[in-house]
Amino acid sequence: MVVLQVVVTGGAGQIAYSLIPLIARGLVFGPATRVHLRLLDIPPAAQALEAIVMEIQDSLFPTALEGVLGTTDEVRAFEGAQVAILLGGFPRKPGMERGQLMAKNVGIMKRMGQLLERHASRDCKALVVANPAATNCLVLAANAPSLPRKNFSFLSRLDHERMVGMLLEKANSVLAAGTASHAVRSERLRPADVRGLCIWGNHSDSQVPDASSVEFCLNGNWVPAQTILGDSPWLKLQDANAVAGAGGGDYLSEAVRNRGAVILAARKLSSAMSAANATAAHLGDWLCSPPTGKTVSMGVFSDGNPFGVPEGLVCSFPVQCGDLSGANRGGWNFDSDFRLTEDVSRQLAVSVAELEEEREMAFSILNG
Ligand code: NAX
Repeated sequence: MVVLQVVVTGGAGQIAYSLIPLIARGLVFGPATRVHLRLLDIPPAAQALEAIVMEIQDSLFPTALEGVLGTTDEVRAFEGAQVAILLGGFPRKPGMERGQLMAKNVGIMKRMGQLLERHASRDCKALVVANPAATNCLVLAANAPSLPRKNFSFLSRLDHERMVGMLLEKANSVLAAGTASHAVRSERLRPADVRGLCIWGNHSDSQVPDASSVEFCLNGNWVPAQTILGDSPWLKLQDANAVAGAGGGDYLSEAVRNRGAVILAARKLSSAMSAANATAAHLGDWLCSPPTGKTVSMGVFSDGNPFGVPEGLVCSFPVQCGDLSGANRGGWNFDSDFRLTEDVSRQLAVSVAELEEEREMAFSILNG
């Protein structure tokens, strides 16, 4: 029996708390894959880790979990790891400068990269969730140079799922009101009935939530979003620096960019359940699905790809995932059919400039 070795850093944090049951129920790596889970956290969280291991034991998860290790020993956590889920990081404190936050987190990612390089499987796949996710991913990979660059990714899927959810909410309310031009449908649209969207760029306010080619599957046929929504300005891409900050939803792109802040303000905690679900979806599509032709947003290395982003930057793109059978486990490709509109191109350039700035800041911190 094959057992997949999975390390989760930040194992005592709130996203991990929602992610562990998804892994343990076989909803991330598939019901046929047994998982040995290593939960890593820092010494002040050791007791919390112990409690989480007790809770896992008490949850009587059926079969997907082969074993669990809750540890503050980094080497034990990373030894032979085949999948690394990097949630662990330093949260922003009041009054903290961006540079100070970056300094804390790139230091952590440098260490995680060294652990991957020295102790993980040579084909380990790494997903960075911890912020600043794109730059963290770059630093991680730079410190694990013997692992293929295609094995590194960061999570932009939560923003992608937020956009799908908002499109569905809007389209279903139009359909329910019966005001769409040629649209008559009794059933609600589901997530699989939406395609053609992408989150481009950095994982920050400069991200580009692109709905310019969105289609809905209506009565079995793919139709442009406008068939249901009309020529609504809501779909139009707003400039990132024009975001009002209220998250009120005059524009879809504004609402997607502000969603995290709106949830934080209401819950007094950042998104965790939805972040765990997006992490599960990202890993499931990347590592466990047969090729479906579905396009998803994923932060990956640019290789001078079809979209003109400079080679060597880590950036969110539209990608299609391959399969996990045999040697091809974890393949993905850019969706080169995706067309950049002028607006998206212009805003992506702004986000790419920010990524370049962050890269410079990160490496000047690391090089002392
Ligand atoms: P929490 O603060 O609940 O958990 C973080 C955990 O990391 C803590 O238990 C902490 O002790 C641990 N940690 C700190 N340094 C560590 C180290 N060197 N080694 C191992 N563990 C370490 O945060 P949570 O809400 O779980 O969020 C985790 C990260 O995800 C944060 O950086 C957050 O900003 C980021 N997010 C990224 C998202 C994305 O879409 N990419 C969305 C959700 C989330 O905000």
